[in-house]
Amino acid sequence: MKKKVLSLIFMSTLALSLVACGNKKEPDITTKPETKEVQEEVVETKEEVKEETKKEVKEEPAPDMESTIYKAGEHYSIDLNNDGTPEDIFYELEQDPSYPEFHIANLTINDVDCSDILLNLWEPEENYRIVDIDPSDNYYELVFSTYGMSDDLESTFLRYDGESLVLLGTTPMIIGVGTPLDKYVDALKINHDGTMTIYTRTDVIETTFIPRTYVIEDNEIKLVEDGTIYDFYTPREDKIETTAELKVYTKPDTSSESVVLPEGTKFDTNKTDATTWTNMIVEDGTEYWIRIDKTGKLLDFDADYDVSTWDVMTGQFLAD
Ligand SMILES: [Ca+2]
Ligand SMILES: [Ca+2]
Repeated sequence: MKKKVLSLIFMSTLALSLVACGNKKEPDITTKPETKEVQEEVVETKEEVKEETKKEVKEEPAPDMESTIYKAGEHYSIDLNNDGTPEDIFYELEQDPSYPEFHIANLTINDVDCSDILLNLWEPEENYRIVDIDPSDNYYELVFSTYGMSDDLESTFLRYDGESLVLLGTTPMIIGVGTPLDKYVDALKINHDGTMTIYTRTDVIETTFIPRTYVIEDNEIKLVEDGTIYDFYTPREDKIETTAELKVYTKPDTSSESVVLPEGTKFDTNKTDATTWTNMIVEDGTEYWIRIDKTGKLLDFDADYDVSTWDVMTGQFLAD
């Protein structure tokens, strides 16, 4: 059975030019499945190859493929760019010779060392994932994650384009792990339509995580900033209080009526677009909107220096 699979893979091997971080010199047809997961992958590959040979149509990848966890120290044979030839993927962690308590990630694709692309990962995880962000293109994406230096969960996305590994970018959060504020939320979700929904930290008034949309454009992961207003939650119990007069609007629109709230106004907040507008619900329940940029700088504060929310408010929830 396995021989059949492997000969199918071999037959469909294309003679591609040898480029760094890509095609190995000889296809390694002795790649041996070592775990159940690997066997499943090989079966999947067989079906894809069969499909390609017979109908020359790419089999749509399973939408939940990212639930499979790929382990460091094992070889996997997966066609990452849908050209009928599986790539040999090998990832392992090595003790950092300079800082023995830390590790360095090693990654080879078809026996070519691609580790440099993962150099920026702070203490990378032992597992990785393979996902299909956009089923309408020919690529699967490799995802390597880290909890970061101070729990700044991050995932780095790579794509093998048939010649080399391409760094698509690094996003917040890790597949299957919640946010630092909510461990039950699906913090990094692949939507299988070219987009991902990722809980992204904002500190406009408070530290919170809102589910933002990311897309891949020209081999780069980009955050969509389309003015969507998101609900958010923080574990704050008391109201926030202003320590200066603040200009606010009755709607998230500069052409709406503006009001000046006096110093000492107590309010709650639970909505923001994380780029311009955040709400303030004062004690009588009236909702106002204040203009704050994504760094927390007030856009309507009359001063000849930058004033941020933490300069004119107290009691907000702020994480490190
Ligand atoms: Ca391939
Ligand atoms: Ca794809």
